[in-house]
Amino acid sequence: MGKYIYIDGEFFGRDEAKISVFDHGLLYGDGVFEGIRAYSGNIFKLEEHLERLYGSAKAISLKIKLSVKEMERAVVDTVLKNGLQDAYIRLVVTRGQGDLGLSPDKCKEPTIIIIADKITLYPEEFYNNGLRIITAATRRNIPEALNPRIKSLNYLNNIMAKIEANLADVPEALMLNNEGYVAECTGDNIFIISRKGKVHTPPPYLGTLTGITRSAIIDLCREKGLDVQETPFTLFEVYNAEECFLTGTAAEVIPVVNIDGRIIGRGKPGKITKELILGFRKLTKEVGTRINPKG
Ligand code: PXG
Repeated sequence: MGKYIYIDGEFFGRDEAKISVFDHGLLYGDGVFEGIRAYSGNIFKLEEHLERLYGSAKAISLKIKLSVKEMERAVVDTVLKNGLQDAYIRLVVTRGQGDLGLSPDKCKEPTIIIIADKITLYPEEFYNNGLRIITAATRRNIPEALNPRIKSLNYLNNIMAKIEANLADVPEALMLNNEGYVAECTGDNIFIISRKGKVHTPPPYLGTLTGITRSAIIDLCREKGLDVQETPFTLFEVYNAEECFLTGTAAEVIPVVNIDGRIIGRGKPGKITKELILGFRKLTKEVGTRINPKG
């Protein structure tokens, strides 16, 4: 278990790591975050996660006081300080301490929090047998109101859908956008493979997070010579898919075999999905930012 938590350049013990009740991250969900993994001492796609973090911050006019390089160092230092080789890293930047008004004007300094902990993984049987999921009635936020490309601390939209998943006793829920196109799951992106062997994932403009795992899988598909396209599709294409899988930092690549009671393909993880699971696991061992002591 990670013992030390980074807050604004200092390390605190788990019980001492506290922020103000006037922090707008708490009062309004005003802030951005990232969930990152370290595998055997390598932080996977750290650069891409930081690029997304700074992009999310820019979109909400939040100025992060650390440079990208300094932030990278702070993340590496937090993992080192906790003596972890395999870790789940939660990087949070809030608007900071303000008053009881909505306006960020009164918030002087953003608060930077880095937590490095052991990761809880889905059981291996989920990877071997595939997931059963449902479509949530809750639609994904429309980009014109709150763009899902911003990984903000406002996760209520996804939490509402997650509650639906919990009530249905399944681990994930699929979310449609306001027009009925498939968007993504509560904390994972979705891919389907058609009977013709074409790989499809929704384009981010429909209202999805541009997942780091999603990008890695698109690259992996192209390397394998698969035809992968970012095209809009509906539940009809999902129900008729030969294979389906989800991607995310926590789940990596995980097969889906049943959606809303419809059996996907043959009801077992498909051939291409299995190859991509292995391909992705290999990638996590090969690339990443090495956790090295200073100097
Ligand atoms: N969509 C949404 C809405 C997400 O929150 C993904 C897709 C997958 O993106 P990445 O970049 O991880 O491939 C996410 C990621 C958590 C947790 O604690 C959630 C995410 C990542 C890590 C942990 O539930 N969401």
